[in-house]
Amino acid sequence: MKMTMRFYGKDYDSVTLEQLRQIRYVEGLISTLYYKQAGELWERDEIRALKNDIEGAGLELSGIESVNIHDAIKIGTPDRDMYIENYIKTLENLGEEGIDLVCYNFMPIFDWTRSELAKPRPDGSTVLAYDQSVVDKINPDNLKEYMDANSNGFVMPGWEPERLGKLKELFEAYKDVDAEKLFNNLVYFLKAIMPTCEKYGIKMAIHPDDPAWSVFGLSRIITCKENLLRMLNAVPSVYNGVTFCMGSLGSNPDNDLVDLVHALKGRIHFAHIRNLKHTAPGQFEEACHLSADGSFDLAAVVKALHDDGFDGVIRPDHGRMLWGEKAMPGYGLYDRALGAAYICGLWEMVSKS
Ligand code: DNO
Repeated sequence: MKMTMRFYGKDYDSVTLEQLRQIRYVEGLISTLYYKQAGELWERDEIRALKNDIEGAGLELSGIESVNIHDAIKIGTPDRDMYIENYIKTLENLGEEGIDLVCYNFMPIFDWTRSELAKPRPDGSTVLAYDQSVVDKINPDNLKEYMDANSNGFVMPGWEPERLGKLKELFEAYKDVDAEKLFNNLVYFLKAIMPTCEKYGIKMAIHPDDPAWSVFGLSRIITCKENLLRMLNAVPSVYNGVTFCMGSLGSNPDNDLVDLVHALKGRIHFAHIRNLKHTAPGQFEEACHLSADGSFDLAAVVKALHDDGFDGVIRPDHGRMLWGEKAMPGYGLYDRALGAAYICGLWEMVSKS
């Protein structure tokens, strides 16, 4: 396994490359061209500039999170083929630059959703939290303002203002997109890009829906074992794989994380390891990585990955905000660095026993 950290690029992240390179546990960074809109072509020189920044700091660019998918592809509008063409060209440019891992998601309109971005804990740290009863009362039209007001001045991944400025039109465009249609549109997309992925050895790793159920009446399909296997079997190439995001899949306590690791064996290309605490049905708050702090057994998940011969990329996921740090919610330096150290400790122990 290769331990990495997510990095939004030097113009966007509060965490610097100099800080990241000192986390001895981390070998590479997962990054993106954060300024790119879904559907836009990524040019080779832009990708190379990102690589140069990261390599200049003694690290490697270990993969991309995310190359976002244009809504036309998810909705299946007549212009989707043009956006798929652009996606393929972006993959070719990434492949030419030696990138072999791409994380993406297929959630309609919104990416991950939380009802609280800085919930105080008794020790003074803050965490992200989700409460379905609060979300049920939010008018999605106001959600962008809510996120903006609570995100410490950072643009949150998946909450890019340009797209979310058109929420009404987007909801209208998705109104006939039920789960079956969304699934078929995903398969159509995957079949179109697979030859390019196979040519360049690019592993696509779909990110599960977070939380793992429908929100605001929009369909969500990457939510559970059955749906994940259906998607993998529909496009059986090994390059059609999964980001095993514990926090997203584990948001639904019915998902057995260890069982899922085994079920997805060989198709997990990227793992997001984190913990959260279920507080009531449809309600959870994020926790520190330590198993005892939340509802998940991280040792069991790391062991399952190890036992299955996982040799992909891992990163710690959302951390608490600690020690007065001001960063994008979930993406401060300190708690994620602690998480990387903890996961490496679990991995070393399981490898030697
Ligand atoms: C949030 C992230 C997501 C994820 C995308 C992948 O913290 O887990 O924004 O990167 O869903 O496309």
